[in-house]
Amino acid sequence: MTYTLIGSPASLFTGKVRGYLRWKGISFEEIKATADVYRNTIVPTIGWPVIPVVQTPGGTILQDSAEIIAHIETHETGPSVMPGGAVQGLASLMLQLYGDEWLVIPAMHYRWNYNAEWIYGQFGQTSAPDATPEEQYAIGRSVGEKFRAMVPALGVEEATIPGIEASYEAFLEDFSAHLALHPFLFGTRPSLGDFALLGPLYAHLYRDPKSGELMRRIAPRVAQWVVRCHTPVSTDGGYLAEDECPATIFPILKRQAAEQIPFLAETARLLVEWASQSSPGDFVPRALGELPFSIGGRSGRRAALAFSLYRLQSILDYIESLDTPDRLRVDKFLASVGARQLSTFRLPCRLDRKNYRLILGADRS
Ligand SMILES: N[C@@H](CCC(=O)N[C@@H](CS)C(=O)NCC(=O)O)C(=O)O
Repeated sequence: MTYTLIGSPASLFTGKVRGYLRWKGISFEEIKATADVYRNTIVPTIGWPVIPVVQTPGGTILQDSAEIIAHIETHETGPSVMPGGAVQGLASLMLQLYGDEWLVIPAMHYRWNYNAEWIYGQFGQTSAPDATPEEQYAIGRSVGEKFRAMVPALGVEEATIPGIEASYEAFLEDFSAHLALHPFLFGTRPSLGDFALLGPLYAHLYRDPKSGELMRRIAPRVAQWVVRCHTPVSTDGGYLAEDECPATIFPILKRQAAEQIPFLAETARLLVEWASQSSPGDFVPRALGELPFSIGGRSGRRAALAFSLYRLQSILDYIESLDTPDRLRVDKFLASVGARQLSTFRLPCRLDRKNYRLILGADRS
């Protein structure tokens, strides 16, 4: 009984899922997302070209890294990546939001501003494995242009680049300090948060050569953690006792609270406007508009992506689900990382998924 993972060595979210599947000890076969696989499998089943896609042994097709992981956590035995403690569980989900929806900014910046020629060849190798290197480069270039075109919309431009690099390097410094004390975020077992951080930190920021040089030079412990998460050797280990979230993670969460959360609060305002003119079941546009943002002390504008709110919603649902004692501890924790806002934050409507796309949910409470 084997799973199938359709993805690519250069893909951010494939790295997240691959590391998780390996650690979990799931038997799976990885199929490269060639041009044929996109045409004959991904687009007909998912409706649009996106990876990773997972097929379960029962034939269910899953897209979205968080849903893939949630499905496997529910259906397979073995060690869990979901910490049982409320604070660790929340911090893990917050770092998933950070890895998936914010570290993608430095990931795309370093890829396209330092590794573009190399990555064209890589895209070509995945897309057309039997072509010559020259053909692969040409094919990779046409595939890659699509991703490169997303870079300005992410807020990567001349004015913001020094801030993006400063923010990323500060993250590396903080994470290195943490990894001097603990092999993973919450102890000796990786969590969902670890695998979510692995996404940007593996494919773009470790595997892309120029990015990898930087990481190995200024944050060798992070590079070693990437290897531990991507090629795990053991499923032993556990989370720190008494639901401890190490103090060394606080600076990372504080940076998230300062940079990402205000941007998501503004994105939610755009969702209010859109939802007021829409009906339950309507597909939500990928970008709800464009908004100012700040990163590493620089300001710019970037697309306000609806999907980021969907990730935020899973955090808000988690907070809502807690009993009173856990809720009090979590509220205190959020205040101590500068994210008090999340304790009372409400999205204007529910976001759901249908046919692998976001829709406006029925409940508008
Ligand atoms: N939320 C999705 C994001 C997947 C995603 O953005 N995948 C990238 C490759 S790493 C992709 O295929 N992007 C195509 C696109 O966004 O149009 C997940 O977690 O799986």
